[in-house]
Amino acid sequence: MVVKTLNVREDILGANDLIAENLRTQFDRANVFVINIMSSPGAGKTSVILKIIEHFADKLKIGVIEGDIASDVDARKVEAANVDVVQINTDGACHLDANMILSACRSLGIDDKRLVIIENVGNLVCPAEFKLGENLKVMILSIPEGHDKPLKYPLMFTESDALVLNKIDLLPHTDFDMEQLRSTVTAMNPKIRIFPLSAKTGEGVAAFTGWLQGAVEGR
Ligand SMILES: Nc1nc2c(ncn2[C@@H]2O[C@H](COP(=O)(O)OP(=O)(O)OP(=O)(O)O)[C@@H](O)[C@H]2O)c(=O)[nH]1
Ligand SMILES: [Mg+2]
Repeated sequence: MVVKTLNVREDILGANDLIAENLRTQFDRANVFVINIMSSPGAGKTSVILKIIEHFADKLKIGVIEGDIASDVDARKVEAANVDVVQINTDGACHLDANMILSACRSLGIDDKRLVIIENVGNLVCPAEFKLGENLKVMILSIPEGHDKPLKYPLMFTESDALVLNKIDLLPHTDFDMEQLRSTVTAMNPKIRIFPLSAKTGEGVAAFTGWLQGAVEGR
C-alpha cells in the first residue's frame, strides 16, 4: 500500500481566510474598527488594552474579545473597566481563528460598537498565521523577552502594523538593545510603527493611543 501524506495546513488557513473576509465585510458594514493584539504570554496585552480603554472610553463605544486557553481572568479585568467583553476559551488551541471571532461577535454584538479589541492567546507564533478580519494587527514585545526575538520568531513581526515595546520601566535591569531591535525589525518590516512604552508607569502610552485614534478616525 502506498502511504499518502496530506498537507492540511494550507486548507485550514484557506478556510480561515474565507471566514475572515466575511467578518471584515460585517465589520465594515457596522462601521467597527477591529484591532488584533498578539504577544507571548505575559508581555502585557491586557495591561495595554486597559490603557487603550482609558484613552477611548469617553470618545467611542468599545467591545473586547478575550482569548485564552482557559479562565476568565482577563475578561473580569476588562469588565471592571465597564466595557462589554466576551471570553473565548480555546481549551488548548494556541491561537484564535476567524470562526471563534464570528461566534464571539454574535454574543458581544457589534452594531453598537465603534472599536472592537481582540486579545489573542498568549503565543509568539501561531496567532500571526490566522486572520481575524481585523483592521490592525498590533503585537507587543516586552523588554525582558530580549531584543533577539524578531530573529527567532519572525512571522508576527513581519505581519504586524505596529509593535509595542512594553515594560520600558525595566530597561535599566536588562541588556535589551533598543537600537539593535529597531534595525532588525525595520529591516524585516519597513512599514511597522514602533512604540516603546510602559503600561505600568504610563510613559509613552499617549504616542501609541494617539496613533491608534488617528487610525480609527481615518477609516
Ligand atoms: N514592570 C512592568 N510590568 C508590567 C507592565 N505591563 C504589564 N506588566 C505586568 O506584566 C504581567 C503580565 O501582564 P498582562 O497584561 O497580564 O500580560 P498579558 O500579555 O495579557 O498576559 P496573558 O494574557 O497571560 O498572555 C502583569 O503582572 C503586569 O502587571 C509594564 O509596563 N511594566
Ligand atoms: Mg492577558
